[in-house]
Amino acid sequence: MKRIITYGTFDLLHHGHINILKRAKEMGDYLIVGLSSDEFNASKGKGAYHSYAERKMILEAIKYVDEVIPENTWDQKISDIKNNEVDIFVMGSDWEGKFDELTDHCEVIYLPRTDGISTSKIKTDLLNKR
Ligand code: C2G
Repeated sequence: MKRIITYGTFDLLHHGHINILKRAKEMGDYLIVGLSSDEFNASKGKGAYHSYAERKMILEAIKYVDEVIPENTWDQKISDIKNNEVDIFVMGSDWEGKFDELTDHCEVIYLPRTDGISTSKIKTDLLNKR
């Protein structure tokens, strides 16, 4: 039984998010998502349209996602990996190399991002349509 973890904000959910969740789940049996809290997003300089509770509800309805836990800090990853007995840490390639220190605790895999879509692109495209 392989346990996978990935992290993110997952605001204004789109097919790029679904692609990474699907591919992450295919690497094992149980997928945990560390979902950025509203406070943590603010500290990343990112405001989410949907609240944490809304983003959590949406993620929990996706068939690839088994569990959602809060992400409150940058440095909780090692304890999350230990506490949840995680085998593989997965992130999109925009984070390539950024979490390599986790290789002491589990396998670290960066998957290619889906081209042409992002939460910020949705926001600017909608603004430009007016
Ligand atoms: N993603 C993707 N393709 C896209 C857009 C996003 O594969 N077109 C991936 C990202 O690479 C990331 C995940 O979807 O792995 C979630 O993306 P965001 O919600 O933008 O998450 P982010 O703010 O990067 O949070 O500790 C790390 C974080 O909290 C990362």
